[in-house]
Formats: sequence, C-alpha cells, structure tokens
Amino acid sequence: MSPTITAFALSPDRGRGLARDMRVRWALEEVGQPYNVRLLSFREMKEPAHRTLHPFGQIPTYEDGDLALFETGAIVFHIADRHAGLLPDDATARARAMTWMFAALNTVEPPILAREAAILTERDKSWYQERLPILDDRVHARLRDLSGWLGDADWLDGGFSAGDLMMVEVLIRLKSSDMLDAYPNLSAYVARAEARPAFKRAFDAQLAVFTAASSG
Ligand code: GTB
Repeated sequence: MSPTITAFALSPDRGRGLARDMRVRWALEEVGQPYNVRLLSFREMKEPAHRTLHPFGQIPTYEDGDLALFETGAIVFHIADRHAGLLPDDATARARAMTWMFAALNTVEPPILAREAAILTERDKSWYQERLPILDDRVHARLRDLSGWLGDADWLDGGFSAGDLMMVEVLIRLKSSDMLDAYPNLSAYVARAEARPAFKRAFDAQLAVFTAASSG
C-alpha cells in the first residue's frame, strides 16, 4: 500500500510549491515511493477527523498502514530513514545530513517565517517600517553564514541529502523577495535543487491540484 498525504484542496499560493506538502512530495519523489493525496478544505482541516491525525489542524500529514505522522521534519526524516536516496549509509555522514535538516527547520526557517508573518499581518502597524529592517537583518545573518558554509560546493555536506531538501524548501520561501540575490551561491544552490527531476515532479503535482480546482 502506498502512503497517503494530505494537502490543501485550494492552496493560497495557487500551487506555486510553497505549501508544506511540497517537501513531503519531493522526498517521496526522490526515493521513488508512489503516494496518494487526500485534499482538504480549510474547514475539513479543523474538523475532529483530521485532528486525530494532526493535533494542530494543519497539512501535511502522512499515513502508512497503522502509522500516522505530522510535522514535515518528522515525515521527511521517516521517508529518508526508510528508503535509500536521501540519507547516506555511513553513520557519521547520516548524522551530519540530519543535522542540516534540523538547521533548516530550527535555525534558518524561523527568521524567514517571522519576516513573512510581519509582511502579511503587520503592514498596517505604526512600527512596521521600523521593524521590517530588523527582521531583514536577522534573515541576512543566516543567509550570510549559510552562504559562507556552502562556498563553491554543490550541496551542504557531501552529496544531496534530506538536509539539502529541507534547506532548499526553506530558502524557496524567499523567492518572492530579492533577499537571495545577494548570495549567488545560494541562488545557484536553490536552482540546482529545483532542476532535480524529483523536485519538478513534486512541483508539477502540486500545481496540477490548484489548476484542476480552479478550472473545475
Ligand atoms: N511545522 C509544521 C510542519 O512543518 O509540518 C507547519 C505546518 C503548516 O504550517 N501547515 C500550513 C497549514 O496547514 C500549510 S503550509 N496552515 C493552515 C493552518 O495553520 O490553519 C504553510 C503555508 C501556507 C500557505 C503558503 N502560501 O500561500 O504561500 C505557504 C506556506
């Protein structure tokens, strides 16, 4: 039986790959695992049936037999742990790749989300114009360090891994801004990842959901 994930029936990003089921789809595509998708409206996400899978009423979730998971970090790790292709076999290299997954989610993503949230919800506040440069600086501090680490390498720690998948997914959230432009190696890193056939299949599948929903 193939696993089933949940995703937005009508994603607010119009299927441009920003909703977090993209990470899970991409991981599944990288390891060659077919999957089913159950689409949910915002109302359905908050209903008790979905909350038995996701305590916070969000997407994505992942179900495989008796196992139900939420949180993209846990889901992508589970997929990478169970299949070849996203984590190295060598124990040290594997631990390093997992470290990069956590770095993406715990160190790089939070300032990006804080900036995004301010832009979406605080524009009308008197202090917005003063706060935005502070939030920008916090994102740049992470990007500067990440760019310094990556240098001329293709991937963060050896070959492409779940750590790169997660880091790229986090950086992609900046594409609507010009923030990545100051770091040509990070822009190239994101482009390199987006060129992977598995990324393209995942992106196209997510876009197809929105296209079908908005034309039907
Ligand atoms: N930490 C959790 C994880 O990584 O799994 C976060 C999951 C999460 O934020 N899910 C969002 C959700 O369900 C969808 S992806 N939100 C509904 C809710 O909380 O009620 C976040 C997202 C949504 C929309 C865009 N967009 O339109 O650009 C981008 C990202």
